[in-house]
Amino acid sequence: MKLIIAIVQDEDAARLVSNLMNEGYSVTKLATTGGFLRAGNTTLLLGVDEEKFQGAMDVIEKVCKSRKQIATSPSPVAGTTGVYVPYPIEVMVGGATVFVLNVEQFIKL
Ligand code: 2BA
Repeated sequence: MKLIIAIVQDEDAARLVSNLMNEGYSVTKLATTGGFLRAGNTTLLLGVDEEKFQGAMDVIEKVCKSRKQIATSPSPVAGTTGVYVPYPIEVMVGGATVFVLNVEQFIKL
């Protein structure tokens, strides 16, 4: 069994969860925050058997599209004032950041 940890954009999350559930996957959805943009994103946990792993990855790839976005990022602290000055930057968002872990044990009590 594998554990898929997929960090996706909030706007893709609802459709991704629906698609995965329709295909018979169990999903846990966590509300998370990206460290760089400090904006909300969604982290999904999926425990999948080996034979269903690629199917899950295919659904994630199909639903989560990359796109450019103008975001406001905090600049370094200005001088010694301790004040963060926001400035606009263009970043690629969407797609999915996926970690795949081997599951040592899967226990339901
Ligand atoms: P954030 O950390 O908010 O990053 C959002 C997007 O900003 C990133 O998209 C990337 O395009 C850009 N970005 C991040 N750090 C940057 C930097 N130092 N300079 C310039 N641009 C930067 P993704 O790479 O697709 O990441 C989306 C979200 O996935 C991240 O949100 C973070 O929550 C998570 N993530 C990505 N890589 C990770 C990792 N190695 N470990 C843990 N979480 C990760």
